[in-house]
Amino acid sequence: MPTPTSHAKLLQWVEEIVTLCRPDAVQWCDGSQDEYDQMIQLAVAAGLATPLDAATRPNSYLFRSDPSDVARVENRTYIASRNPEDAGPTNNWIDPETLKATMRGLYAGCMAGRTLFVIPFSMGPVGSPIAKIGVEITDSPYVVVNMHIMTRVGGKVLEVLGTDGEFVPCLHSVGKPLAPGQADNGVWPCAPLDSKYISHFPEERMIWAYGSGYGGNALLGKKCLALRIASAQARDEGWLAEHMLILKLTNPLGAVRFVAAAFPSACGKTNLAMLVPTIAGWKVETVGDDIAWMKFGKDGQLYAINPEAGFFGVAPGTSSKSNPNAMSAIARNTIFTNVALTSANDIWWEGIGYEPPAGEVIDWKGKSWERKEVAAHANARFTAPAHQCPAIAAEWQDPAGVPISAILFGGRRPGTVPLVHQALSWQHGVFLGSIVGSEVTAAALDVQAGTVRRDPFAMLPFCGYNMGDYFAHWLRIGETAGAQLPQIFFVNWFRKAADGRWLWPGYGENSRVLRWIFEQCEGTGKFVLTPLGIMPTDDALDAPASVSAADMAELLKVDREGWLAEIADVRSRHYPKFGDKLPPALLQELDALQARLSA
Ligand code: O2Y
Ligand code: MN
Repeated sequence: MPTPTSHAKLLQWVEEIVTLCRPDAVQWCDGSQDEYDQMIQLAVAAGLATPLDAATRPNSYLFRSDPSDVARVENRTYIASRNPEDAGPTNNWIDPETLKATMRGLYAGCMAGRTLFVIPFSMGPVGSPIAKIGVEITDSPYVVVNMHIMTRVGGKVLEVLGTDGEFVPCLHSVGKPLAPGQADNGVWPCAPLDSKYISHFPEERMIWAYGSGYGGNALLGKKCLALRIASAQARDEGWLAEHMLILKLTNPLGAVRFVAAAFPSACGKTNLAMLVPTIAGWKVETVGDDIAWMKFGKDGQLYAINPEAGFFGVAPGTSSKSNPNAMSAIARNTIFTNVALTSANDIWWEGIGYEPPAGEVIDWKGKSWERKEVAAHANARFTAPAHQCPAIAAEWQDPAGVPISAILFGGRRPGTVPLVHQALSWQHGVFLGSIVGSEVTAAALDVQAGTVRRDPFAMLPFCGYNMGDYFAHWLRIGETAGAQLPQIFFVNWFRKAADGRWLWPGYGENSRVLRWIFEQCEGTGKFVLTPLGIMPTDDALDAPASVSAADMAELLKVDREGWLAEIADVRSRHYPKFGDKLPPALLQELDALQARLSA
């Protein structure tokens, strides 16, 4: 088959990798349904995919990964910049040349017995001025089918790339060559943990991954390109690549506002992006559930695109109650990874909202489930096309993006942080983003239960450069001439009473908070000025029946003691991590907050 491009740099790179990895065959991917079906057949034949019942879950498949390969591996994720300071204290740094030498050794001959697939893909609508092109080389059919769903793959991308367009080379191997006559035979191919590498070369805009076939380690368009490499590009080009959902909010009169929101992993981003409001006449629609790329338009507003084309959502806990739109999105054409399999050849997981059906259930490890441990892995996933979500917004593929009116930050904070407050300025909002974190519930090896694990802007695992420089970049964005900046808010759905009860029901009731945010953007919200910033008046949210007036007052209280402790924690444990890269403006905001609370 002739190569489908005459892009010299791309052809040269593919040739170089073929020489290094020595695959049995090379296949250029075109993104077609035939190709998808062919990859699935390969995976089924290798014993790696199980077709689900075609009547209940058409064109859907279950994969089970190796127990050692079930999530992103942060301690094997590297930012290889020439100067360690450019990676910063919160990233794993390695010298790029040393890393390349190690990885070339691993890549040598690593694709023997396998086919090398070349996947040209676009992050964002093909041809959008905000989109970027990547090319992933992989030896995994599982990666090919997931990339089909999560990105835009194929000939149109090569057309836009032309003969000399820019692309991010993304090299991936599962790290398991096959001897002649050997096959995977139902064993998920991957390499041992200490030879897994998820490596980023931000200065060269290049990604090399080895040894894992799973999720964020292997689908290189997502966390690797769209966040780690794109954040470095965004810094250099004056835009924002963020770990944010994008939602469209419509009021009963039909007025529309778009909102972006950053929460650390496992705070319900997908649920918020697909929320079903409990308040009459309001509508939430989904633009994206995980990543937002935001650039200034000519009118000075920030326009956001969702660079992805699908959802790679956490399965456990997803139910018709927590997220009916996600449940509809996964009704067909979906890949499930590490969920349980019922005797009717359907999927099941903890928190799906119904009991496991009678009959044998096969757990995520492929064993008959004894109902002692979980049936689905806690990080089991579904990969589903975004267009299958009933709440998908009409604008989700608009190449110009959607204008962002509000940016939300939040985390899991049982105490101190109120249900919602609004920043007094962009700089104050950047301060709020910089202190985002979630409380550690069970004692982890490195942190005591009850302490806050900070995850500034929910970007700690995903920023491709020094986090102190990242804060400075956000502050600079606020100084852009003619900028019409979004309002910034801090929300907390996870407040608890002293007796451990949830104070706020969350889910659809979060629409009450979204309504106030909408009103604040329109200038019609009822608010009070507090030491924390701008907050709703007692009656502004119209509390749901299940929340008493006393609980509402607690949710909107300014907890002076709690915040003074928070400030002390930020001052002594959090900000010092960034050394002299910490922008003085953030310390000024910390001091100003302390002064307002002490007045
Ligand atoms: O564990 C993985 O490989 C996936 S992590 C992930 C997937 C989808 C959206 N967000 C995340 C995350 O960790 O933030
Ligand atoms: Mn995420």
